[in-house]
Amino acid sequence: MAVNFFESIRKAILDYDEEAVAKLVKEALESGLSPLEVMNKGLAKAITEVGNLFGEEKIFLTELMLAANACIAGVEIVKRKILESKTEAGKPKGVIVIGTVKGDIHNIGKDIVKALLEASGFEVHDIGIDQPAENFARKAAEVNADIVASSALLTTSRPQQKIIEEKLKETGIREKVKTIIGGGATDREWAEEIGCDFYAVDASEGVRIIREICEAGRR
Ligand code: B12
Repeated sequence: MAVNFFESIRKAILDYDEEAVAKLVKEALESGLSPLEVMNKGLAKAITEVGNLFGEEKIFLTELMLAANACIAGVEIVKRKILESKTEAGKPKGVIVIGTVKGDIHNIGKDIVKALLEASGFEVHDIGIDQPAENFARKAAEVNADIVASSALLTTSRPQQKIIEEKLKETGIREKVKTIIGGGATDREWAEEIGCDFYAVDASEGVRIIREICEAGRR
């Protein structure tokens, strides 16, 4: 039963058991659960719980890292499954530059957004983690991007998203692109404050917004 998979994945992450997480995620997907369901109700929920324990100083950083590695073992399988569903070839639906901002090495959420976008037929340029704002702007100019998407999970790193807005202006391409932010340190108010066009609470919403922007054919 689905509920048991989620609970088993949770337990395996709390036990830092990479092999068990990978096995359970495979089984959950084989049982017919969707990759996003396994991600949201299984992996993401459990790692958020671990993050809260860390925030409350109930576990140490080493333990957070072990749990993150166990979670990533499952995320890799989910990503592969998402990409398997990519059927459409041909002209990309839009060009996206995505990355995690400078000072921030969290990549699990960004990678899920990337996998979903690729599976949905977008051309995605992932500049990676810990990326200075100028790299977002430079890449966007180079690939003639429609969208610049940035992820921030640390309150100390999210000001970088404001700098991205500035660098896009300096590069002279702010009018040509739409910007979208996501990650736990961000919200709609922050997007409005820095002049970012969109905020998405999760990967599905992000892909929906990006699809709508590109379909509107603003270029
Ligand atoms: C896993 C994790 C780690 C792992 C990261 C591994 C990796 N490869 O990513 C490790 C152990 C390395 C780590 C390190 C640190 N972490 Co950490 N980490 C987490 C944790 C537990 C989970 C994050 C995660 O992956 N969630 C699962 C994914 C799927 O969710 P997500 O990232 O939110 O992404 C979803 C949406 O937000 C959205 N999304 C995300 N990005 C984007 C981008 C776009 C464009 C769009 C549209 C959508 C979108 O879509 C995703 C899927 O739906 C969080 C807790 C939390 N509540 O977030 C803490 C957390 C983010 N970490 C925290 C901290 C403090 C740190 C450290 C500073 C700890 C330390 N003392 O060293 C370091 C920072 C290192 C650095 N310079 O970045 C704090 C941040 C506090 C704050 N507000 O600033 C948190 C909140 C934990 C806590 N409660 O204290 N961390």
